[in-house]
Amino acid sequence: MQRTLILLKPDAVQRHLVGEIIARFERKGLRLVALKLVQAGRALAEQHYAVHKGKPFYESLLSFLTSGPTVALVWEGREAVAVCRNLMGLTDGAKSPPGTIRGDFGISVQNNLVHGSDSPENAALEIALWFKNEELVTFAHADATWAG
Ligand code: DAT
Ligand code: MG
Repeated sequence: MQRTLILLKPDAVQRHLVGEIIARFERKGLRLVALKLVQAGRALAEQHYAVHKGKPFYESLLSFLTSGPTVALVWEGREAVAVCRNLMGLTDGAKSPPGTIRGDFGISVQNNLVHGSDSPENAALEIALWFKNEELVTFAHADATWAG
């Protein structure tokens, strides 16, 4: 069963979209493994976006991610990485189709509401960056025989 890290970035929190966005992942059939509200500092943001260091938007991206609280979640499920990326839509909200999170709620490239890991390998690294092992909770799901 795959796991992925999802962040509801500061724009999602400030715009009161936390419940709406979480509901989309939840209703899809993904299972919640961890959830918390985090005020990211510069060091955490730098590590999270290390792959983008040197790009023209890097400093602005770090300012954005540290500008307010972020909701961090771990979801688990079949093909969880791809399933979440599909629910999120494209990076640019203006190009992201209706029905996706970014397509329905965003028009910006930078302030695009959600982060989702782009591979199972990166998911493992990102989960370890945002959560302590004891914050990941495994439990029996009542819908296991129905939702798959
Ligand atoms: P994604 O979040 O869809 O995985 P990414 O990993 O390429 O996209 O980029 C990380 C974040 O950086 C993205 O969510 C928003 C920001 N970003 C990407 N390209 C940008 C650009 N051209 N201008 C401003 N911000 C950008
Ligand atoms: Mg990315």
